[in-house]
Formats: sequence, C-alpha cells, structure tokens
Amino acid sequence: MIVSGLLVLILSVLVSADDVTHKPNFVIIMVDDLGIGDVGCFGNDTIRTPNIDRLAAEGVKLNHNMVPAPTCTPSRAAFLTGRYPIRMGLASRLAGTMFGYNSAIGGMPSSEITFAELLKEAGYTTAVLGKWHLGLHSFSFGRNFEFHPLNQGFDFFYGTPLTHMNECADIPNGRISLIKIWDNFYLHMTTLNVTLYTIIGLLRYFGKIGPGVFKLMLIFATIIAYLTYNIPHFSRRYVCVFLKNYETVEQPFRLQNMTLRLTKYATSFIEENKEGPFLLYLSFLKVHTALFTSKNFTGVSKHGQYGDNVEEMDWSVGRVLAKLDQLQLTKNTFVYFMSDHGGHVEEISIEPGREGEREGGWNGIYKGGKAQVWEGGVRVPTIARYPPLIPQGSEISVPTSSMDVTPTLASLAGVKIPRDVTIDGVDITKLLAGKDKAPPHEFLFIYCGAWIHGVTHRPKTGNVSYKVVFTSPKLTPGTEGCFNTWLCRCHGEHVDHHDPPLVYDLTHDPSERHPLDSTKNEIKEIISKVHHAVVQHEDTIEPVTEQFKLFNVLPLYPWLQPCCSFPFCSCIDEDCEDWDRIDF
Ligand SMILES: *[C@@H]1O[C@H](CO)[C@@H](O)[C@H](O)[C@H]1NC(C)=O
Ligand SMILES: *[C@@H]1O[C@H](CO)[C@@H](O)[C@H](O)[C@H]1NC(C)=O
Ligand SMILES: *[C@@H]1O[C@H](CO)[C@@H](O)[C@H](O)[C@H]1NC(C)=O
Ligand SMILES: *[C@@H]1O[C@H](CO)[C@@H](O)[C@H](O)[C@H]1NC(C)=O
Ligand SMILES: [Ca+2]
Repeated sequence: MIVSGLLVLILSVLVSADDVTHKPNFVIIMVDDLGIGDVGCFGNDTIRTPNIDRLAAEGVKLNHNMVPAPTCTPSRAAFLTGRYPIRMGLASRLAGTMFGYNSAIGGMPSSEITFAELLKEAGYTTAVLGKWHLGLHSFSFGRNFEFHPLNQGFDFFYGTPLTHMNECADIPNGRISLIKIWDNFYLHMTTLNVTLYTIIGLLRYFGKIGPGVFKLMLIFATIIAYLTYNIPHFSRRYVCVFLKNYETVEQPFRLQNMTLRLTKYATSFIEENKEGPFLLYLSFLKVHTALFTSKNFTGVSKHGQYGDNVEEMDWSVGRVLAKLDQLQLTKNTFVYFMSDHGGHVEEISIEPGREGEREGGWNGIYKGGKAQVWEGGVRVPTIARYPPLIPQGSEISVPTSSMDVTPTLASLAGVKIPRDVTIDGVDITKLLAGKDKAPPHEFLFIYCGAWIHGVTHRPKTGNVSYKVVFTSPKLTPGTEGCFNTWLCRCHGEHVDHHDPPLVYDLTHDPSERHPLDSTKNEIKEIISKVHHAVVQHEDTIEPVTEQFKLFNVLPLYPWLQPCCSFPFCSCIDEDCEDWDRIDF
C-alpha cells in the first residue's frame, strides 16, 4: 500500500497533466501457444494471416524475440513486468510450471509493477481481455483477489483468471485431456475409494469407532467416491470460468463465439476511449487447445481445425486494426503482437475421425516447442508497429526479449520505473526505430521452472548469436516432444545434462542441428563467459516467497472457487447473442 502510494506520488510529479494528451495509445496483443511457423510474414505460405502480415509490413518484425521461460504463467509474468519470473517466485520446482486451478492460492504478487500499473499512473485507461493465468486469490478465508488483474493496474477485465484448456471443449466429442493422459484414472480412483472403505470397515471391525461415527464415515467416503469419479464432469465448470471484473459471468464458458466476444469488447473499448490515452491488452484464448471457431471460420483453412483457429485469430487482429483506422488512431497507437511461447508439439488430436491431426502450433524450422529450451519453445513471432517511430517493413534480427516490452512502453509514455526495482528487459525504442542497431542483450537466460537450461549469447562484437544449452529435455525418440508427459519437464530423470554444454551458432544454424566443437579455444571461451554471466545473474536473485509450492497450486481451497450460482456453478453471459448482426 505504502509502496504503491509512493509510486502514485512519484509518477504524478513526473507526469504533468498537459502532456497526457500526446501520449501514444497501446494495443498489446498476446496469442496463446502460437508457433513462429504459423504466421505468413514469418514464412508460412499456406496459412492466411493477412492482418498480422499487414502489421509487419507497416512496422518491424522481430526475428529473434525470446521469452525467458517457455510456458504460460512464467512467460506472462515476465512480459507484464520486464523481470525474470524467478524474481517473483514464479520459477517452479514442481513438475508443473503453470497454474491449473481457480481454487489454488499461487499467483504473481501484487507488489510487482506491471506495465499496466505504470501506464495507469500516467493517466491511461487500461483493460485486459481474455486469458490472465497469473493467479486469482492468495490464502484467505474470504475472497481477496490478491492476484486479480484489477489489482495489477487494469481498470477492466473480461476473461478467464486461468487459461483455456482441453477440459473446456464444448463440442460433444471434445476431450478431457488430462484424464485421458492419466491413463489409469479410473483405476487410481477405484484404488483410492476401495482403500478408504476398507480402512473404515477395519476401524469398525476392531471397535476403534462406534456405529454413529462409522455411518458418518461411510457417508463421507461415498461423497468422496462420487466426487472423484465425477472429476472429469466437474472440472470443466471449475476450470473454465469467465469473469467480468470480479463477477463470475459465465461458467463453464462457451467457446464457439468467444473470439467474436473478445473482439467486440476490444473494439468497443477502443471506441469508448478514443480520446486516449489507453492501454488494451488483448490476450487471446486462441490458439491453445481445445480448438474452437465460430461459424464463419469453420473449415476455411488448408490446415484443419488448427489452421481455422489461427485464421480466426488473424481476423480478430484485423478488426482491431480496422477500428484504429476508422477512428484515425493508427498513427498514434503502438501495436505489439506476440505469442507467449512456441507451439505445443505434443498436442495431437485424439478426437474420433481426426486422430493424429496436429492441434498445436507449428514452429517452422525451429527445434522442439513449448516447455523446451530449444528455439521452438522460446523464439516467438513478434511484430511492433508505431508509425511515428518504426520504419515500415523493417526487421530486427539481434536477440531481444519479451521483457523489453515494459521498459519500452514506459519510455514511450514518458513514465519512470521506480529505481529500486530490478528490470531485466531494456528500453528498445531506438532499436525499433532502426537508429541504434546494437544488440540490447549480451546474455538472455532461458529458464525451465527454477533451472537455467540455456543462455542466448550475443557477443558485443561480431554478428553471431550463440546458444549455450546446459540441460535439455529427454525427447520421445524420433519426435521433438515429450509424449509420455504431454509437456516436457524441467529436471530429474526427465532431462539430460550437458557437460561441457552444447554450443550452437544460431545465426548460421538456427535449427540447432550442429553443436560447435567445444574443444576449440574460442568455444571454450564462450562457455566460460556464459558460465560467468549465469553466476553474476544468480547473484542478483533475491529469495522471495515461492508461488509454486504444492499447497499453493493444488485446488485445496474450495471456498475460493468462483461460482456464479451455488451449488451448480453454472450460468451464461447473455450480452450479445446475435453474433450474425454485430458490427465489429
Ligand atoms: C503453415 O502452418 C501450418 C499450420 O500450422 C503448417 O501445417 C504448415 O506446415 C506451415 N507451413 C510452413 C511453410 O511453415
Ligand atoms: C460471416 O460471414 C458473413 C458472410 O460473409 C458476413 O456477412 C458476416 O458478417 C460474418 N460474420 C462475422 C461475425 O464476421
Ligand atoms: C557482419 O555480417 C556482414 C554480412 O552479413 C559482413 O559483411 C560483415 O563483415 C560482418 N561483420 C563482422 C564484424 O563480422
Ligand atoms: C454463436 O453465434 C451463432 C450465430 O449468431 C449462434 O447461432 C450460436 O448459437 C452461437 N453459439 C453460442 C454457443 O452462443
Ligand atoms: Ca501458452
């Protein structure tokens, strides 16, 4: 409280009222799990993404933009704050590196300063639409919304606190992937329940409990049995929740017209705030599974359901750009487009009739994908457009980071970031403008959970970017994914350690096929420089509260579960039903 009060004070001194009107607007578009090979302007000649391509033609393409961690939660936390996720306790030591439940208590601490907070203090109206995935409540007996977007600088939220998941499929033959992956689900549940009944029976048999307690325990065990066998049925309602600000407005959320809904909210927000300045963070539920499209985009692409999803997302981007054009805001609006990490290689359809069809993103020439240290996991399709600054159709090929967004936005808006906060990203406005071609980062660390698996190294001199890989996931032989675990894991038996580390010349070998000879002196020197950088970086990491503790991430706090109508937790948001007649 005191810190944010101080922040308001500092910022209001720095920002005088009359330059507010000259500030750029910001439209920040985040796509979920989109691969770099899925986009026309990044080399795809069969998928149609004319609107994203238009952005690139009118702005700059960032060919080597990286996320510091290849899964949703940590990547998004870094994006919003400009800091490595480990600085906010979001580097997981567990098998999972993302949040999975609404009734859990981990999240991005509200003490973190997001770009929305910086801009809001500078007079911006801010909104986030779509996926959040940075937590909801911290531990409390009531609801405290500690991790909610409205507590992180956003004035308006319409979206899911969690993410879109396979459980959310609303088509009849949709799937419940987690249960399917956990092959022996019903066997495990039966074992659990038989054990429970046996224990109760034995307790009674040996006279440890009386008949009254025995009956109560039987009732209790029966409730447990009912709940466990119905996890697949309930999980959709628990997981797939849509909020409008703090209110639960749809549960489980309906997918079919979801992109239309987010698009309508996006264009309305721009319209309502055309006098500016505004920040719109449009965070698509697409193109994560379960796949879904509205009527107009069903069966339109050359790449099955996945391609349809990409093309509908592109359409939505097009509506947002058209709204900026229509209101003559294009010139004064900084647009940034990115994916939160690479495509999900292991997402292969198991739907009857479509078995084997790829449902995850395509990472083009890059190796691996989501949850991996390889380029397919961390190099993301990225475009920035801002006509007054950025030359049309330009490209940047030096390594940049998604963490650069916060300092860059702050710089463009003329806001100072408090000096006591460690920011890992850098202000790249001059690089975007084509004025300063110097690489902004000599070292970029690639985290998998709590561990640094690799480092991208761009020496200050010369034109080569290197990658040093210390640890890599054990892939299913003959594939580029970890098909046994559905997503690659970060440590233990699931990874290989490389000593000496593998070194790649990313400039000439972007697919990471040919490690350089580590007996050569120049390669040894690179390894030693990178080792040194890792040690220096680790020295700057201060211990903070770990958010990925087992008791934080499990759904152990049912009273924190958003539920619009107890006990059924079922409702629909009835605004806009007539999608055929809506003007976007
Ligand atoms: C274009 O994207 C589709 C869908 O992800 C993919 O199947 C195809 O291989 C891509 N084409 C190229 C040239 O990368
Ligand atoms: C769907 O396509 C029809 C025919 O082209 C068009 O009139 C309608 O506006 C489209 N709907 C949406 C939501 O774009
Ligand atoms: C950088 O690359 C360009 C061609 O891509 C080459 O002409 C130039 O000599 C290189 N500079 C250095 C310092 O290696
Ligand atoms: C989506 O919109 C179409 C066209 O307006 C409508 O027929 C359909 O029922 C809607 N679907 C849902 C789930 O609301
Ligand atoms: Ca994601």
